Amino acid sequence: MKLKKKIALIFGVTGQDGSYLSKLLLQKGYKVHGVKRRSSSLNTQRIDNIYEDIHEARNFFLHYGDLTDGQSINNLISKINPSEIYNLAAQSHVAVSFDLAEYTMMANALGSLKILEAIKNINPKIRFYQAGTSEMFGASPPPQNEKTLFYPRSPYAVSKLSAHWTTVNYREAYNLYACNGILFNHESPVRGETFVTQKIVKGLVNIKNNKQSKLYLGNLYAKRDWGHAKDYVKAMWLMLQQKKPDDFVIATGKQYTVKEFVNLSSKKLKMKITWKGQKLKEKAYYNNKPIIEIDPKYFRPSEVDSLKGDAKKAKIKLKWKPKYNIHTLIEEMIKSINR
Ligand code: NDP
Ligand code: GDR
Repeated sequence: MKLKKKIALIFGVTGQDGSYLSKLLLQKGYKVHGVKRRSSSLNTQRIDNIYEDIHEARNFFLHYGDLTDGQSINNLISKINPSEIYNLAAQSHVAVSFDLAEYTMMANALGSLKILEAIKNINPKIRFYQAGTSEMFGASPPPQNEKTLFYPRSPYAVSKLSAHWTTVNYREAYNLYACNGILFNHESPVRGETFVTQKIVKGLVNIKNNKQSKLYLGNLYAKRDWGHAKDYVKAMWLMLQQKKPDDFVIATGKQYTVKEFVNLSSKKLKMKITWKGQKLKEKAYYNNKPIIEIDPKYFRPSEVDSLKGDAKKAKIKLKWKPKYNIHTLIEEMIKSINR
């Protein structure tokens, strides 16, 4: 089957990355087809503003579908015959994956397999991006790059590792143009509210504005490499524009603890906080009142302690370079709440 250029199909279009990628591709002149799940309440808030621009709205199409429904995947790929498919859809919450292990595996691991099978059978020329994650490195010490041993520490990470190797296998077995992005944590003003950065920023803003009295967190000492989603979706697109398909780590190369993220955010909010106590009794005080406490319910059965990516390969081969740093990221997140 012939391919028309610049037609993208995005699974997970309603998520953080789906919204940034849609906007990037529309600006690049693509027709963008997005797959959304049926839900009992609205789930398109992150992409609704696309309809404010007539040019973008004209090239943007939404379809119902679900990664657990193979027939819907086949139907969409046959009908749209995209030139590029981005699989961003997932049960993406690490902590939740311990409670929903089977569903996480079905959606994340088998979902990717279903898309790859459909590409193989319907049109093997379609280019494919798989949203892989630094969680796959898990317990392997930093800095992590494409050669680092995978050591997943959650059902989520195991499911993503399955999708990673399925993508590699379909590339080698069937000569598909299929790439794995191994992306480290990336955030933004539209980051889901239960991920730690958004929870901290929104919590502190609320506390400062007297709308909330306390914020409960889990492990303050996990270290993460936090970038901005806007920079990271650019890398996804770049991966599908190369001569040959390959896998790439995308990261900033800088690492902070959760506690350091709290300190940076409170400083930017001009909130003077002090920490007292240790372990489960560790608390942050603001105006002499405890505002942050530890709730063990946020601890994970097995934690990923330290992530710091080495994105040298992407910098050289893709010429990818992030524009944001942790400071501009936090400032933008704060600004969008205060607006
Ligand atoms: P989000 O959780 O914000 O978005 C996930 C998207 O997947 C949503 O559109 C969601 O739909 C959709 N989805 C969930 N389950 C299904 C399903 N069964 N069928 C179809 N769609 C489904 O994630 P992000 O945007 O942050 O991340 C995008 C991808 O990148 C994910 O695969 C994630 O695992 C991965 N990743 C993310 C990183 C990050 O730091 N953000 C880092 C590395 C990898 P709905 O809106 O209805 O819930
Ligand atoms: P992560 O992101 O698990 O790295 O997965 P998250 O923000 O959930 O956790 C980061 C670290 O913060 C610690 N933590 C808390 N986490 C949450 N959610 N809530 C809390 O109250 C809290 N307190 C401390 C966690 O234990 C952890 O160490 C994200 C997701 O986007 C994945 O889909 C993606 O693959 C990876 O990033 C890279």
